[in-house]
Amino acid sequence: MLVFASQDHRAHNPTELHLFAGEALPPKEVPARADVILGALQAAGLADTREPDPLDTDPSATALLGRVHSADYLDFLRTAHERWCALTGNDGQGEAMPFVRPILGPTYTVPDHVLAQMGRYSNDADPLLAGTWKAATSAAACAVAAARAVTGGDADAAYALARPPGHHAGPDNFGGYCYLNSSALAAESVTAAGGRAATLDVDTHAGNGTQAVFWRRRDVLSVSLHIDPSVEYPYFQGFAAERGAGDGEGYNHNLPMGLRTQWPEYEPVLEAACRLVEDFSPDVVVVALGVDTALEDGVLALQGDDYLRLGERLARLRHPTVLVQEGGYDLRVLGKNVAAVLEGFAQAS
Ligand code: OKP
Ligand code: ZN
Repeated sequence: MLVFASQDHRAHNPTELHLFAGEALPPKEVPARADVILGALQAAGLADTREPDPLDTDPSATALLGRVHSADYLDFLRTAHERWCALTGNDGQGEAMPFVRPILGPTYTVPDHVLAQMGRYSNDADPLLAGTWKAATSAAACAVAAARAVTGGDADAAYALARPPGHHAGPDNFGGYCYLNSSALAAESVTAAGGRAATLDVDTHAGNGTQAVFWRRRDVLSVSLHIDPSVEYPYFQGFAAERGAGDGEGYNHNLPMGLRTQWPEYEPVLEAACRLVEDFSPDVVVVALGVDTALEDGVLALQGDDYLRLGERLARLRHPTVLVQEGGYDLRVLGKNVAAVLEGFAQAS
């Protein structure tokens, strides 16, 4: 499998503890995630690894960023940490965490104050670090390079080792560990070349950012299967009734499941999602490949060979495929589960 990976993800290395129910928890979205994945792919002989071209020196790739995210959000994300350091007197090593939030209402004003803007542009507790922009653009670069390899005919499939993940990042928001939507950028690189793309999001959490990016469009089908958002992040989106609007009406599909769903009940939902993708007949499928569906991650309950079966089913879509890494946080099983998906995919291709 063609694998696009960059070392620049290490620039986003949050370490500050966060209180949850009185307990101080360490961050889970950490550089070691990418290390265990790459280690497992190499050990399984699955990784033909390439370094992507940097995103911000390539005008056509920068243009993709501007098609997925708003210009004001991109400016904010690039400069917010520096502005926060100037405001707080921080030496540059600190982690800027949003806390104030606008109140939904008939009107609100977002002043030119970095704390207000951190709240405006996010819905979760995710830190901005000095290296967040560098890491997020490197993840996006991996996804765009993988999409270009597939659309350019260099490969039938390619995998982007994207970190931090991206599928919760919308046109103008970060959240759920996500800052730039790498999967959406991969899909957008297909449509920029005149094709149609389907995103199939198998992460345990709803792909609400991707949904928001393509909400009014029919050249990209968005399909996500995930834990019922009424019990898990992203809470406010990912419900079955959300089907897109305007030109995009009917081109967004959410397939929620209950807590601790195992393969026998997961498989028919995956099948329904795959049928939706097949009916759309896209030029390229972008798989938002979260493996936080693992039992060890505590939300859904896939395990063992389930990931081989998942990879086989994705290959049986029989479309050029870009796989973009999303979630998966238990370092004991993360690498093995990603390797199993790619193994199953390769065997069934
Ligand atoms: C990101 B992705 C639980 C905190 C959960 C948000 C989860 C984000 C998941 N204590 N925070 O979809 O894998
Ligand atoms: Zn997730």
